Amino acid sequence: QPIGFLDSGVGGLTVIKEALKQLPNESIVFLGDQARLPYGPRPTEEVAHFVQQIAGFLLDQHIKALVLACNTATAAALPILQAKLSIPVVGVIDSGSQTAVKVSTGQHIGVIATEGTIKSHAYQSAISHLAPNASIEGLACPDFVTAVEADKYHDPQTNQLVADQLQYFKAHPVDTLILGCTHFPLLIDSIRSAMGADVTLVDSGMETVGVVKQLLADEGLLNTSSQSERPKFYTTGDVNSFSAIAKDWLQLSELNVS
Ligand code: DGN
Repeated sequence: QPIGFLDSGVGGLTVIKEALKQLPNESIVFLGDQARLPYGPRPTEEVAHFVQQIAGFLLDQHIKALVLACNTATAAALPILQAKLSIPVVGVIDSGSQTAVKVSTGQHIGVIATEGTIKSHAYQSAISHLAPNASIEGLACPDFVTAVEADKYHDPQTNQLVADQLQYFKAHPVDTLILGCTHFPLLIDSIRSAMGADVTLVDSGMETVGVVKQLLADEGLLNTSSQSERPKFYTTGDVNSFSAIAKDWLQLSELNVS
């Protein structure tokens, strides 16, 4: 049985990339809801509704676990899905928060994410719960998502956009920055150069894969034989533009996309 992953678009591929490394024996099915992207500015109830629809589609593919490879979806719908579904459901926010608290030297933690995630205060609550004295600076960077989806993550203009927006942290210094949107690791080089070498970057999606692996092991659901099928990708948007980004990012020459 495969593991299901969902995102509003290509951002979830950053989680898939790590899953292909850490869970090579698992079959993967992914859906990117590009037709309804971005999720960031949408009301919580609407995002929660979309996520439940997609979960239904993935359940029809007989998934054994569901990963919300999208922070906005996690903030809007994780508890709802955990209550409704009988399979394990994992979001990205707790894993990123736990790692950030662990690696942060001064407990000055920044979060960059969509408007929806920042407004939900999901990171703020998760971090304060783990480290009540931590200071948290949240910054919404919706334009980063647009640049990534437009396949402009290698462009110099995007590098400049990232540098400009992250100027915010010059006035609000942090020692650790959470990439609280799964689209952002595609911009990691620009983010790293804007923040400087002293700031530790935490990729929430990447951290989540370790949590998924542990959970599957605990539940006896980890695939021990190397019988995994090729990952299967679905987009509600344009197959060609999805495939171009997926091939580049995952470094796969052939992809099964529909
Ligand atoms: N990749 C999604 C996230 O992690 O929040 C959201 C992108 C979007 O829909 N704006």
